[in-house]
Amino acid sequence: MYLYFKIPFVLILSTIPYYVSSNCGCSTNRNSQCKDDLDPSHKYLKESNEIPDNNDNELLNTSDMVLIEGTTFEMGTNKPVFESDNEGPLRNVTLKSFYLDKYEISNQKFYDFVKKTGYTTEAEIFGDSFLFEMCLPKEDRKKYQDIRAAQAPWWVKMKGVSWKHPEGPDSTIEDLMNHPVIHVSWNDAVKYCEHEGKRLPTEAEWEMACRAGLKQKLYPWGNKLTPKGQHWANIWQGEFPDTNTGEDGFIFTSPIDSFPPNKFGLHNMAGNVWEWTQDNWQNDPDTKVKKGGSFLCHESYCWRYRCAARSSNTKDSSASNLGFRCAADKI
Ligand SMILES: *[C@@H]1O[C@H](CO)[C@@H](O)[C@H](O)[C@H]1NC(C)=O
Ligand SMILES: *[C@@H]1O[C@H](CO)[C@@H](O)[C@H](O)[C@H]1NC(C)=O
Ligand SMILES: [Ca+2]
Ligand SMILES: [Ca+2]
Repeated sequence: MYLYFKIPFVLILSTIPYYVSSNCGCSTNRNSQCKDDLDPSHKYLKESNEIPDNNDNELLNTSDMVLIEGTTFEMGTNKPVFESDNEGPLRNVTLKSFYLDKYEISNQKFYDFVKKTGYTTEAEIFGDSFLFEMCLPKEDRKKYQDIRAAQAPWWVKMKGVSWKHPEGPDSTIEDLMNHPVIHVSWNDAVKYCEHEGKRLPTEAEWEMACRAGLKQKLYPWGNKLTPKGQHWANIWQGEFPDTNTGEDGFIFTSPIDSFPPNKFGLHNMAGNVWEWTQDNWQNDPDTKVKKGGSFLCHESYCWRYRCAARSSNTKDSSASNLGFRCAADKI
């Protein structure tokens, strides 16, 4: 079925340090080696990718956004779970008012954007994206076992996977139009937001929005993961990475409006898909901060569906658990 799926061995090996350095298991970075894999004839040459910068506020439609009033809030934590992620220290940060999308960007919205602009995502240009092995039929998983990174064997870099084919080259988004778009890079996300007269949120904006006025709480709704036995986010239940019981209702992504919103009216800030922010990771302009964790996160391995948690990917990376939402300045 996936006979044409070919991964140069060297590429996988060169990917391993990224996996190792990110104990999240959610990290999927492209690297310079991957670029050797490109067909130079269409490397970034698509005119369709040249969408003009447009800060015209006439583009801005705030009907699916919330206005978050500027204030001072406590960002980060003095009880970091992952010290190397620099989750701390707790500090006061003051922000201006801004708008934030209520939802992660859906496949429907991204589809409309592509239809209007002819935009081609980086995963489509590279010809592949990172896929969680769960998406593969069981018999195919074995086939690829030996060529994957031993430390994070659940990621497969697969040809033909993109936002349009999110679960494998033969899959479609037909039944997922209200699910978050995935396999979009930071660069793709920036282009989408610009087209809407928006921008990516800064990490501080994202975190203030996640906390929704609550002080030093773990999650957007408080400190208890499942208050009154109710699930408030799409994460992983069961044994990672072998058994996802889907107790919260979803094994893969969930619709963007599933689960209760936080006090600011924002859905799925924690879990479902990771969300790109504007900020550089450790001052590296090619690596960007992502927030919120994903449907693959489990407390035992990637307890990153907390507001203070953070992780990163290179800005051309894409994966099946990484999406975004947009922000805008208050007019
Ligand atoms: C603004 O967005 C909403 C919801 O997506 C849509 O129903 C409405 O038609 C949009 N308004 C304009 C002026 O485009
Ligand atoms: C933030 O500012 C408030 C109000 O001035 C103060 O009570 C609080 O201790 C400060 N938090 C930190 C972490 O400095
Ligand atoms: Ca789930
Ligand atoms: Ca999310």
